[in-house]
Amino acid sequence: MQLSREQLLESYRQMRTIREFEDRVHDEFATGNIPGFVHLYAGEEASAAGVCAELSDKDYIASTHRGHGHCIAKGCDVKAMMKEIYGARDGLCGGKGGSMHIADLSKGMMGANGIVGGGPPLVCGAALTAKTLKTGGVAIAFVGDGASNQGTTLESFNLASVWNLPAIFVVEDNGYAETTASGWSVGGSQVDRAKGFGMPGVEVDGLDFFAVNAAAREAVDRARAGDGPSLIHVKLNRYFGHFEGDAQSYRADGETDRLRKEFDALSFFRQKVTEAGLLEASELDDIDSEVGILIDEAVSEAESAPRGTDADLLTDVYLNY
Ligand SMILES: Cc1ncc(C[n+]2csc(CCOP(=O)(O)OP(=O)(O)O)c2C)c(N)n1
Ligand SMILES: [Mg+2]
Repeated sequence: MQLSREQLLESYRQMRTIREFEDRVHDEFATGNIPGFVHLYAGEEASAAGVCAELSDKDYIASTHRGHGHCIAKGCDVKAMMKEIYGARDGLCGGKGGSMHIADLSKGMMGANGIVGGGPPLVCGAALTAKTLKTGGVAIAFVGDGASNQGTTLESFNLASVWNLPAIFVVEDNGYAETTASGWSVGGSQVDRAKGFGMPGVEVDGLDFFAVNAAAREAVDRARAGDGPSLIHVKLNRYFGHFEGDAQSYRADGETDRLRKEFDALSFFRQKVTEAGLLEASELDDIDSEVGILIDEAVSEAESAPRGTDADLLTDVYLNY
C-alpha cells in the first residue's frame, strides 16, 4: 500500500527534525555545553524514516551508537531527547543515558547502544516475544557496516532464521566504521550474507526514501505474515565525523561538502513529491519552519533544565520484577 498524504508529511517532518536536531547538536557540542560523546546521523535520514513509516508502537527497534535519528523516527519525544543529551533530570531516561543510551520502551524504542553489534541479539528476543505472544509485532535491528561484521550480528541472522522470527536487519552502510572504509573491512556482499542464512536480502539507495520504504514494507509484510526475517542493505552517507571532534583526516578533501550537495535525502524527497503533485512545496516549507522552532525550544529548555543531584545516582540502579 502507498503512503497517504498524511504519512508523507509525517515522514518529511521526521527527516527534517532529524537533520535540524543533528545540525544543532553539532553546533551546541562545539560550545562545550553537551557532556559525553555524540555520534550524529545527519545524511542518513531516509533510512530511519523510510523503515519506521511501516511501524507502530507495538513494533520494536534496536538502534546503534548513532541513534538520534532512529529515536525520532520511532516517535520519541524530541524535547525529552534533547534534555537527555544535555544530562537533564527530566530527560527521556532521567539524564542518565545521554546520547548513546536513549530509550523509550513505550514507543518500542529499545535503545541506542554503545556496543557495536549489541542490537541484533536484542531484536531476536523482541521478535521471539512477538511471535510467542502473537502480538503481530515485528522487531528491527539497525546496524552499521562495521557492526555487520560482529559475531553477534551474524549469530542473530542465524537465530532469526532457524526460529523463523519476525525480525529485520537494516544494515546502514555509510562507508566507514570509525575511520576504516568498508571496502577494507567488509567481506562479500550483505545480500549474499543474508542468502547464506536463508533469508532474502536487498540493497537500496539511502538517498531515496521511497526505495527504503518499499523494501521495508516488503520485509515487514513478510515478517507479519509469519514468513521470517529479511535483510535490507542501505547505502548512505554521514555528513559529520564518526563522533563530534573527529578530525576526519581519513576523508577526501571536500568530501562532506560534496555529500551535502549531492546526497541530500530531504531535497530528493522534496523534488519527488512536488513533481508528482503529491505535496505542495509550501506545506514542506511550513514543516521546515515548525521544526526550526521546535529545535530552538528544545535546546533552550534543555540548557535551563535542572540537572540530576547526587542522590539520583542511587536510583534506577536495580529493577524489581
Ligand atoms: C563491541 C564494540 N567494539 C568496538 C567499539 C568501538 N566503536 C564504536 S563505533 C565503532 C564503529 C562502528 O561502525 P559502524 O557499525 O559502521 O557504524 P557507524 O559509526 O558507521 O554508524 C567502533 C568500532 C564499540 N563501541 N563496541
Ligand atoms: Mg559505518
